[in-house]
Amino acid sequence: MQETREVTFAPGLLTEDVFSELKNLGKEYMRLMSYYSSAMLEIETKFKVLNIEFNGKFDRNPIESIKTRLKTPKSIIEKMDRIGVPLSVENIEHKLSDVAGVRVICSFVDDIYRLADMLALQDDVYILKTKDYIKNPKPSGYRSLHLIVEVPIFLSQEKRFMRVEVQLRTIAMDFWASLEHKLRYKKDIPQEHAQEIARQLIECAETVSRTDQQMLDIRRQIEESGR
Ligand code: 0O2
Repeated sequence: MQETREVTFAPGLLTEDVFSELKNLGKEYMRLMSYYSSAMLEIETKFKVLNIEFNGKFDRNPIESIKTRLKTPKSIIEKMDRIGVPLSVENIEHKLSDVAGVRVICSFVDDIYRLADMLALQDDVYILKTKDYIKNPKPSGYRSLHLIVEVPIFLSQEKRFMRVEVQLRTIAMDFWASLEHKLRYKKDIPQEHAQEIARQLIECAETVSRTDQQMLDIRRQIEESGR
């Protein structure tokens, strides 16, 4: 068992000291991040392989693009603080499920579910949790399919299972989420305008969702007429 250093800090107190404490976790932290990078690579490759196979079968690509990201130290500290867990490398690994993130941008809504099903069928991938924010959008209007998956990585001396958060969404959902995210981080929105802005963002999300449905209907009509 590896020795881990635990760093505690008062809730809400995210000072430079805390950031430097994370740096002090040093090698152990960097090693954990390298495991997460490897796990992201595994998942990314699995989706790329599915895309190639799908293209061969149906003559179109269900995946537009794939993005990967490691949660930043700042974001890790903030989340640990929010859930009230002391900062240690061990806790980062065991208490957080979204340190490694893979975002799969799909062409059509049905591609999202097809890809998620295909991934779930693979015998070295375990789906630990599914959050369907397409069928049940968040109050903000946010839509995506989230999966927490566990995947093995093969190191020189051992096999480790790592968790990765997979977000599947259409181009349109991604367009909305990216812009809404940017707007949300603009802190200077006066309170009296915030509610109206939130209402307009929900309206945009609904428009985007209708457009996605229409594009799917059009694709199906074209497929039908080509038979
Ligand atoms: P970042 O920068 O993307 O990492 P959990 O405790 O993890 O189960 P949590 O954290 O609320 O609960 O998870 P959830 O609801 O599955 O959403 C996590 C991620 O989904 C967020 O990551 C965003 O990427 C995305 N997301 C969720 N809601 C919204 C939203 O209203 N708007 C946008 N634009 N994105 C959203 P992080 O950690 O917030 O940030």
